[in-house]
Amino acid sequence: MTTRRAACLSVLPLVALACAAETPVQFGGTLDGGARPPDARVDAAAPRDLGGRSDTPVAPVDRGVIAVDDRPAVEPSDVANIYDTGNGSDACAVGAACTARPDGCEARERCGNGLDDDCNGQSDEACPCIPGTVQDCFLGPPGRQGVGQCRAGTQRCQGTGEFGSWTACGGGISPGAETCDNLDNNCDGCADEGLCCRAELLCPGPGDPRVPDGRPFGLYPLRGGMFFTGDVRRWQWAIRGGPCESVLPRPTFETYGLDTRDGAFRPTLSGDYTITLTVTTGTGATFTCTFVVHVAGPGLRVELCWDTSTTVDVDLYLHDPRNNRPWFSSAAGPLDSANNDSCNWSNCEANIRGRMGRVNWGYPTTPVANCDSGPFGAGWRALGMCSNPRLDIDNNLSKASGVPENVNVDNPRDGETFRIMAQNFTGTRARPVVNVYCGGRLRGTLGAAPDSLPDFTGASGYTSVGAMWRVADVAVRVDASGATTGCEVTPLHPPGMRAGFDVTRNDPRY
Ligand SMILES: [Ca+2]
Ligand SMILES: [Ca+2]
Ligand SMILES: [Ca+2]
Ligand SMILES: [Ca+2]
Repeated sequence: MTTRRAACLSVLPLVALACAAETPVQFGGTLDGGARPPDARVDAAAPRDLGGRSDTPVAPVDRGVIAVDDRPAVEPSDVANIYDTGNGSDACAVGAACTARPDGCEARERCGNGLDDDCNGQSDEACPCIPGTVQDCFLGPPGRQGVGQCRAGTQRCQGTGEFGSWTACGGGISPGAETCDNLDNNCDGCADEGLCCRAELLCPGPGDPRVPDGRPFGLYPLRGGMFFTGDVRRWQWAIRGGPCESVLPRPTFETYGLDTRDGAFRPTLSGDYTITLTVTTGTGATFTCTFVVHVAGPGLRVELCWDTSTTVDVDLYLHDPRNNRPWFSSAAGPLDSANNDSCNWSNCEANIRGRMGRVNWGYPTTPVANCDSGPFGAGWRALGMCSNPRLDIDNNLSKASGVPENVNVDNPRDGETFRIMAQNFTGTRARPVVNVYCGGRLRGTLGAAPDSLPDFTGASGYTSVGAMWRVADVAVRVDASGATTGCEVTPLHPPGMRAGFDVTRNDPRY
């Protein structure tokens, strides 16, 4: 692999022009990580000996994958003087000498790592998995995972049998063509290599302090001035949500001022939100940044959404991990039979509506900042703390409608196993989807199309416990500092079965 500086040297007259004008110069060439499936063989080719450096300008259209990688290596001592302006400042410092990382592509796919080992455009294809579980994945050469702008996404195990297969990897950011934005777009470890430009657009990558993690229900500011400081004719923000986006009847986030420099959005769900900023400059040129905002809460967070959430009331329950007693004290309706062996609408919100008082499983309270941005934030602020476990919101059609419902345990204990259940209070048709987040990472998506519950109807909760779906068991891993680091999600099936949804009617069993 040649150094990227070599490409700059060969277009020196263009460099001078670009730096004098202080405008980005883009050659339009996809290097080696564009939209096409990555190919190990291109980058693995040994550089040919071209017989020394050429100072002949290279036409932009000639700059393809091979053109870049075929250039001979140049010793740093050779390049040291090229950009020496005599005063120590180097207008073309961006894109300084940098050796691209190896792609790491292999001949065969490995299972269980979420990587596209064989660089065919699919991660963990043909690998068995447990339906409903979710893993991190990356679409790109394995060696570029977590480098530059590249970011892992997630993939869900799909299927209705004992084993399923992974869906396409979504929600991450793959290597793209290098553009003049002070960011390593093709994720080879070098930013703006070969472009010899001065970036006006400064796009953020993962871990950039300008794009910190968000909190569910917290307002997330989008500040265009942090990314572009030049003359702007038009700002445009676009936001794409997570797995519930296609389930709920309305977006999983509210937006503000998306056509202004300073916009914002408010996510109602955990997960990764993909943000795209498009800037149209005073001269009509357009620049784009795409980045991911990770919205996360600590500990275990279970989120329920369903397609008919404006007309049907479905309730989320999380069982006390210390016992396996029935979900309800009888088969009578939840209004009479809900108990404190689970966290639910009656005992887990800021304002308690049930007869049993607030649920108490022995967890300390956590700072009110963990819960005060939710719909009932004022209630938690009045209490001065967040209880654990707790509900942020009960979508019961009157207090809230068309929104997800969730249960949080900020500080579970290591090794505890939590069972999740959804009860259809209205009793009419609903296709619920449950997302499980552990330490802020999505680890389970259960009930998602095309593997939806075939029939989740039953009696009204006013008369009986009706239709209940035992969703999954979640065994959490917690480190010595108390931080939840992960979990194992085990989808539940009818007793004695290895597949299928455990849905019952008027049966309160655990
Ligand atoms: Ca593959
Ligand atoms: Ca793999
Ligand atoms: Ca790069
Ligand atoms: Ca770049």
